[in-house]
Amino acid sequence: MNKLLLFFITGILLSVQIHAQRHIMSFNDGWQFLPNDSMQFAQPGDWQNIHIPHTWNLDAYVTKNYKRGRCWYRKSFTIPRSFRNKTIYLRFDAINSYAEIYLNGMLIGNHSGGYSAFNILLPSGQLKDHNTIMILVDNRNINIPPLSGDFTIFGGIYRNTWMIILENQHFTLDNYGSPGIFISSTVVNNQTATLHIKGSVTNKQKIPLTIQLQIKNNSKNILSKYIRLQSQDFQIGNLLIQNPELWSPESPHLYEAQFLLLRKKKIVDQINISFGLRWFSADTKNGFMLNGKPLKLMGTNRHQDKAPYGIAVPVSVHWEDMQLIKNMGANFVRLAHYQQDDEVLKACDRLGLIVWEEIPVVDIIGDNKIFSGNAKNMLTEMIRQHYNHPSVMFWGFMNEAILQVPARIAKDQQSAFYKKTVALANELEILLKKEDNSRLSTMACAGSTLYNDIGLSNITDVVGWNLYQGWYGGALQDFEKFADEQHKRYPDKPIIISEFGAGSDIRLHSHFSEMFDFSIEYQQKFLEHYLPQIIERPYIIGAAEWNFIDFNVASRQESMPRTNNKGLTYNNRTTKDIYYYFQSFLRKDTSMVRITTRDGELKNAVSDNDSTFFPIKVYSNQPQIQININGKWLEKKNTNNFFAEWNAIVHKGENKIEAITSGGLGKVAKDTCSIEINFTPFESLHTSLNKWDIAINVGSNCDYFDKTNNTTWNADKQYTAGSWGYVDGTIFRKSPDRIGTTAEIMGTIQTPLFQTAREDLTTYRIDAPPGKYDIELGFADLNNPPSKLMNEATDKNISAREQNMFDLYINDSLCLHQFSPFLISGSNCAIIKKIEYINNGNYISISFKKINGKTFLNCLRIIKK
Ligand code: GCB
Repeated sequence: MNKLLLFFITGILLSVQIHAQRHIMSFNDGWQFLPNDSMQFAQPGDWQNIHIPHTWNLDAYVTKNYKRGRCWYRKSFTIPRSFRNKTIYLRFDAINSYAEIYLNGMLIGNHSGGYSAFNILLPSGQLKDHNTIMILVDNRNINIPPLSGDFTIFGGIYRNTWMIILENQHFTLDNYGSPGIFISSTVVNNQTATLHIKGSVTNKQKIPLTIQLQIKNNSKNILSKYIRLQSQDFQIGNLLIQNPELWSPESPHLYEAQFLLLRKKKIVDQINISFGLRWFSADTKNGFMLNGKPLKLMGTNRHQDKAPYGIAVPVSVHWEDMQLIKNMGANFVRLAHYQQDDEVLKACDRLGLIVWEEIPVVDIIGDNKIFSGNAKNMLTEMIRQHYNHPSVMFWGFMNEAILQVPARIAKDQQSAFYKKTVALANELEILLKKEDNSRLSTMACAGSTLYNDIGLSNITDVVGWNLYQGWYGGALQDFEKFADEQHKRYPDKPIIISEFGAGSDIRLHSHFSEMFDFSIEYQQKFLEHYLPQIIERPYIIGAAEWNFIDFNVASRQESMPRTNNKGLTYNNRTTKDIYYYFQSFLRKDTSMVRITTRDGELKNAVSDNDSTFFPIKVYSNQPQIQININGKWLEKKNTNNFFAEWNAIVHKGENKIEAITSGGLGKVAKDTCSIEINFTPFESLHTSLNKWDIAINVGSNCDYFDKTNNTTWNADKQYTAGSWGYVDGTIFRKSPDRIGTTAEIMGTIQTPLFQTAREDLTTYRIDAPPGKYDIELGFADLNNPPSKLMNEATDKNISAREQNMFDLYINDSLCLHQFSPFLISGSNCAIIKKIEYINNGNYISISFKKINGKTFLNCLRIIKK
């Protein structure tokens, strides 16, 4: 929708009189919000003054049980007398998820679906000088897609609202929230493009009207046309544009079409629409072709939330995100899993990002006509609202649509349910093609051949696969195996890897990273494996990493509860180091270099000297890199897969690093940074330090950085004489291929520290000279079902096995007798025991004597005072 205020008179318009304009005014201010639906009991003070965009779900940042329910919004407004004979609409850019709109107490419309815009006519008979609009908003999603999904359903009027005042003859606003005019083009070569336009006007009085169309290129008129309207619908065909300037990611050229609606010679309405000229196709031999040239689609997925706004973000966030994605070198973005603000599409048009947009039929379909009706309505809205954006080349309509079937549908009904899912997919595909056969249809399937077996993966022009081999299970190499098998099975079906990604937490770092440890390093390892595999395979026409940002999922636990941390940026949009791998991989236009040690303010090394070897990695798109550490140049290294690594000598404390590129065609690129390295004593017995502090992330391969206490918790290690470490026991694994648990840990914000543990251990030993020590022991029983609440801890029915119980000794003193963290505070709840200890010998041995179940320890800190 073109939110232009038409106060401008271009030269050509001088021959016509301006009679009236379409007024589009922000309607965001002066709202009140009632956080429940009991309006009849509401006291005046219950209504909160708010500004739109608004969501009531900032609770999703702190609890998985965020509010899903019904709330009211209201606003009073006046309509000047001079506007009372006009047509007035309210436009809502999105309300999540269902809205009922009342004007002066009368229901005037409703809308289902939280991600599309809609217009509501204010009936002139109901309008007074002073009016009240009331909106009941419901985010329970009853029969509204998505029924489930890995993102928070933030309720509220979370995108902008507008009042639109029109003459009674105007380009129609009653067309699924669309601009009412659709521009398509046939372009098959660089010489000519043909435009086809269709649209409709609202003209109840059937007054003779004319449309004046002007096509502009760089503000110059290149084509003008008058069309006398015969009916409310109009079509303008075969408009030729010679030597079109094509739209592409490198050169996202836009034309503008200006539509004036004339009553006699008076302008009664105007719409300006930007459009682009390009053609594209996809097949497994050539891949994706844009304007006759192959173009591998490389990019990312984009969710829309940003703390502290939830999804009620200012429009600038949309532009900022798209600009960051573009700067990363991407040419492709999947707007997952729902239609996004028109500003996102505008940004993609202007910046040159090819778009896959989709509707939120995610995880499972609803088994009734209301659900499928809503899905169809959303698809129509999406296509019509965003039809004119040249950046859009793919429409999607399902994501992992059978994922929840095993969990939610009885076994004997599952195959019937699969059939219904396929039937709905076929209906959506037919509708999509009827609405727009110039775009490619697509859907995203999860990495299972069930999607093939039930016939879902073969419906759309292009199939998307969300693949996480090496994260949720399997090995990294299983990714290419799966993709190749798919290609073998359907040799003519182009594939997009619609998702691939791994989580990372700025607090976790590992020199021995492994699957599902949430270390910054494993996310890098994962993506450094996937990108080259994707590039090598022509049948994979494109790929979108999951996800551009760390995004809010109230129900997610893992290392950062409430967050899916697979972002290339943190939620505040600070880039992670991995962003620069993409940038190095994708950007060919300029030299890039980035020292990848920015994530985490502190680093850690275990050493008794003042300097030690430490891995330094640099991302770059240039063939050679040289680095300088603390003033000393190290040997040049060739990059391989866009990075080079050194095992460099670093000092305790601050280290200055510089990296420069050499070779290649581009200019020399340079990067500098400082990293702070904390040294933990290795020889705890013989260290020259009088006072020391050894904090250990027991049972983990990761260093954990606690910014709140400025503490570095070391990855665990085996005991050797004179040093510290575990003597026996095993790493706790909730499932065999994942370290630790992903369950939320209560009673701490140091979640990762307690999500890993060593169990079945008898001894943890620290060789340490005589003296005074503070010993801190951290426990969380990870063995019991996470659903157990704290108050269930005393439940007498808990089996003996569940009651992990042990005595704990420090050297020969019994410190914790019949100790069962589970019986004290339930499962997955942090307990810290602090003990002051005077050591008279040369070691501190923490020994565990099992009483029931298993012995365990999650973290340990020893401070020599
Ligand atoms: C998927 C889903 C997406 C999730 C993602 C994940 O396959 O499509 O919604 O967020 O996996 O991170 O698990």
